[in-house]
Amino acid sequence: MKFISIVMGSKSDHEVMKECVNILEKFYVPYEIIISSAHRSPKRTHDYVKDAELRGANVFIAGAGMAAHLAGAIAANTTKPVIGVPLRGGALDGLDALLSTVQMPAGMPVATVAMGKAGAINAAYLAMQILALEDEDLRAKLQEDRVLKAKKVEIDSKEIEKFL
Ligand code: RP5
Repeated sequence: MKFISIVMGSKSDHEVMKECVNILEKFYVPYEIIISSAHRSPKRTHDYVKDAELRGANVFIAGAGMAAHLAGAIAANTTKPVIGVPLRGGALDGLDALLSTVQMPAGMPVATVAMGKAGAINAAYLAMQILALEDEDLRAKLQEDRVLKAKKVEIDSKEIEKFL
């Protein structure tokens, strides 16, 4: 079975990273979620990525804060797409995580999304869009979601709009 793997560096990341879970469950997309750190448990991270890839992980989402090397550490161990979610926290409030996640050396890509909640949600959407390349049903669900989002803009506007 093809699935999306969500990895976060610490339990303290879960509050934000559960936003990924909410989106994937809404679309009935199979996922795994674990805590594993690039720094505190490098062997666990390596072993999990290798095993998850063998079992069908097709996209990895990595959420981490501070000197956030988790996405890069995962990318080092797989050629599946890796999406990095930089998380707030620490003295630099996420800027450290953003730069650590986004500034990968050439040939070792991490697709870095926005910091925090919006990034966690977008990571889930981007992962699904990757899976949807070979999944017509999922593609249709994502297209329907865009239609609903556009409708919501109109509904929200109607509550306050005024034209001359
Ligand atoms: C990173 O360090 C984690 O991803 C987390 O965002 C940050 C702080 O971790 P804790 O000290 O809260 O466990 O590895």
